[in-house]
Amino acid sequence: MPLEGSARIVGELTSHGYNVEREAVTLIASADDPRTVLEVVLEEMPEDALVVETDLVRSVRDEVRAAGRNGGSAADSVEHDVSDSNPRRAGDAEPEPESEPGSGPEPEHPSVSTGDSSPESVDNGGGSPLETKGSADSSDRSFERSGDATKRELEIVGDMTGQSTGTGEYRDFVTVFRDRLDRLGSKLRGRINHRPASAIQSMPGGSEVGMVGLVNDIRSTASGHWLVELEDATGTFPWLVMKDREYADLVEELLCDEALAMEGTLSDDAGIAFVDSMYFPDVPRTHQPSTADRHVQAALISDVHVGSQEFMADAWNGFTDWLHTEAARNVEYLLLAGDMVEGVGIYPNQDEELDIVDIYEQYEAFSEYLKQVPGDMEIVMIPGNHDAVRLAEPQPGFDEELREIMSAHDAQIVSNPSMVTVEGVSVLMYHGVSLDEVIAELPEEKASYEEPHKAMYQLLKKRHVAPQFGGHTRLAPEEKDYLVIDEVPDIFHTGHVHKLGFGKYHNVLAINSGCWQSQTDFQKSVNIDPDAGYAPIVDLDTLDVTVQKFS
Ligand code: D5M
Ligand code: FE
Ligand code: ZN
Repeated sequence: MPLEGSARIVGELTSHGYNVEREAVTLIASADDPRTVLEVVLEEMPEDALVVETDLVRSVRDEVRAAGRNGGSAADSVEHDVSDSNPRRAGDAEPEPESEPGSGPEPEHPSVSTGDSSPESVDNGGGSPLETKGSADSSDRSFERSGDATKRELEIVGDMTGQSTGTGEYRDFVTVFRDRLDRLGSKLRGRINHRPASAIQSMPGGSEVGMVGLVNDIRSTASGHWLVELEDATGTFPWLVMKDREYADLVEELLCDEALAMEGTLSDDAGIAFVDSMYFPDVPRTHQPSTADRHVQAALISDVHVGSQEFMADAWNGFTDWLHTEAARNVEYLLLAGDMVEGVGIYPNQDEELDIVDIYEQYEAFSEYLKQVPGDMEIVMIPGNHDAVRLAEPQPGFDEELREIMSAHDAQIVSNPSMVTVEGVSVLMYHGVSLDEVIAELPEEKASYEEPHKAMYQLLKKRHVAPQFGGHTRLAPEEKDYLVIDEVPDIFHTGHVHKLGFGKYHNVLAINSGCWQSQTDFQKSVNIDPDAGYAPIVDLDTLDVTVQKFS
């Protein structure tokens, strides 16, 4: 993990479920050895603490500095046991072709990270964006939206609102991981000749073996090789990826708890297997997206953050004015991927930047802004981490009281994540909290805040919207793992990181939609430069994207 910048430090802490005080980030970034300080801070975080406080960082930094002077490393005492308290069991099942995200160069756009042109990740001409300044001339507001409302087709196919059964007990975790391995394993098992871990444990040295499991641990060995422990319903088995093998490069993409298949050869003492090949559940390269039968468009936005002093009312007004113009006549759908309001008590010191301090008043104000959207548009909304629903994922859709407040527009209110079909095009909507984690854990070229769509490619490849379950990950155990990407969507829509970026991965259009909140003090202090006031518009008949700018 490169730790060069404050944004990475924030990402790393967020990925462990922590919020962080501003000064704490600065202290870590300016330490002699930021990585060690970060590691020790993570080790020393008190049980149940949610915020990384400046005082702790200061004492760790002094500790590390003193240890450095004494010739030792404070991190030497830190054990890297990765989620060994992670209970899960499995079952059995089928295949799909193997593949990996493209890594070719991408065409850059002044302020928008754009369509990926690498052959692996893009179909012909996918994502050549056209950014236009949305201007609304109020004189042409009198037209009717083009669509004959009878042609509209909006179907909610995956919404877990009201389905929550988890009680938060240990066995619920066992169930959710068993379901994950059952369903993702079914995409892997037909590709290899696999055996349960318990069977591999009793096979003689030199045997050819294969296994499907969830990643339980990833460690580097003293000689620079990688040890990846896979777990299935019967036990665990260690797999050694040699540093000079082609698959070594893929180890840096791995997250704990993702589903994987490995093939290889048992060592002479049969204690480990040497990896020959590695498979992800992935999206088949042959995936052919469905498209709409007519020329109709959808605006994919997120992170409105009404109630924050930085909410950009002017940009929002510009957007909704534009929606009333002839130029937007084909925009019949508005998809909102979470963080409608700023919320309260989400981050330390957040109250200093609140414009509206009462959460219900925030939703009332949001509802007024939503009313500016033409009444003849269809709206779908999912919650995000700033919204007033449980933080653990999957997050059910808003409760009755909030629905009542936001009822004016008759929006479809569904869970995070949810799958919806818009005129035959399936859209997986997910707020995107796990993107912080993917960006923190993977090397810059595979996932970064500048190119959030590449982090989304990783989630598609892992066929799970939030693979890594750590000590603090907000994962709600349910009977079913609602975070598995069972069906390949035609569009994957996220937000949360406040950066606009899109591209295609095996023909799936991945869009991260930026925000409507200008840079907060916190973001300024850690150099997060949000893409605020943009509306990506998707042609549902071609899956082409244009970006309208309102800031
Ligand atoms: O977060 C927007 C982005 O900023 C997301 O990448 C997390 C990061 N962020 C913002 N404030 C904080 C604090 N205080 N700690 C950690 N990470 C932070 P969103 O939650 O959508 O507002
Ligand atoms: Fe947000
Ligand atoms: Zn968010």
